[in-house]
Amino acid sequence: MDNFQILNIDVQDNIAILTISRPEALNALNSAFFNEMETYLKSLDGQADIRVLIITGEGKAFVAGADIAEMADMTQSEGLAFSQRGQMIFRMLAEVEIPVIAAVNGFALGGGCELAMSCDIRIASAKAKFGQPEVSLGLTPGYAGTQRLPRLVGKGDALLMLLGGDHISAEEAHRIGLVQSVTEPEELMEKTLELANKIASKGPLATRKVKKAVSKGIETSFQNGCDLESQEFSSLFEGEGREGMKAFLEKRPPNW
Ligand code: CO8
Repeated sequence: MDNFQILNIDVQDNIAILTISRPEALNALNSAFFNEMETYLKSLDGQADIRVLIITGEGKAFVAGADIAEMADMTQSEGLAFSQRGQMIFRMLAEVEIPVIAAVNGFALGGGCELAMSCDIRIASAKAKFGQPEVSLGLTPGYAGTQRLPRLVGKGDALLMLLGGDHISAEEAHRIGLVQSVTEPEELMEKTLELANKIASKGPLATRKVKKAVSKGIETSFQNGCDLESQEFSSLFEGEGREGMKAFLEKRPPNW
């Protein structure tokens, strides 16, 4: 990972912190970002010791959107390819096995809001601002914002953001269910690490399987989701689940 220009990866115990670091352009997402992200995500599922991924941004933005300078002169077919590549990589992110937390430190606009929505849980600094301002540029979202936002907050609030193009505060994002909690700006990483450490202390396969059952289940029928849940549940009985239950009965910490 040493040759990354935009992503900084820091591993602390079982937690990886990925910082998007292009502050001079408010961390706008360009092709180099997507290339690095693809490389990193491909490496992640092989790293059994990493149990939680945190994504944050350097400076005053989480991510202020797709790189407008890179997109401005694109043809229709180039725009299509840029959108499809971004969607594919955000889907890879949504589907990494471990839970992913977005620590939203500042602006999360357009592609930045879509990136945060591709994570499993969003914690926001009180300074953060969220928005899908694409219509102000004569565009629509292109990284699945029209699909993930209504699934997270409902159609009415999603269309309010998507059609109005306004920036909303972290508090408002919390009220509509876009973020799960809001912290004082200086406490963002501390609170995010607290949550990440809590998750990392649980059964590492169980947390992966909970994520899978919820993420896949939400995209299928209730019964298919229940069938998947039973498969995931039972798959733990002869391994991690046995150790966790025995540890409880023997009044000792589990040895995952
Ligand atoms: N792309 C490229 N550069 C950017 C972007 C961006 N999205 N956002 C900010 N920058 C640059 C600015 O141009 C500026 O550069 P310079 O110093 O060289 O002039 C630098 O970052 C600092 O920005 P500002 O001076 O504007 O900082 P302010 O604090 O005054 O304002 C804002 C901050 C409000 C965040 C403002 O920068 C802004 O409105 N940015 C654009 C936000 C936006 O519209 N985002 C949506 C982009 S479109 C998108 O994300 C679509 C996703 C799907 C794409 C599908 C592919 C086809």
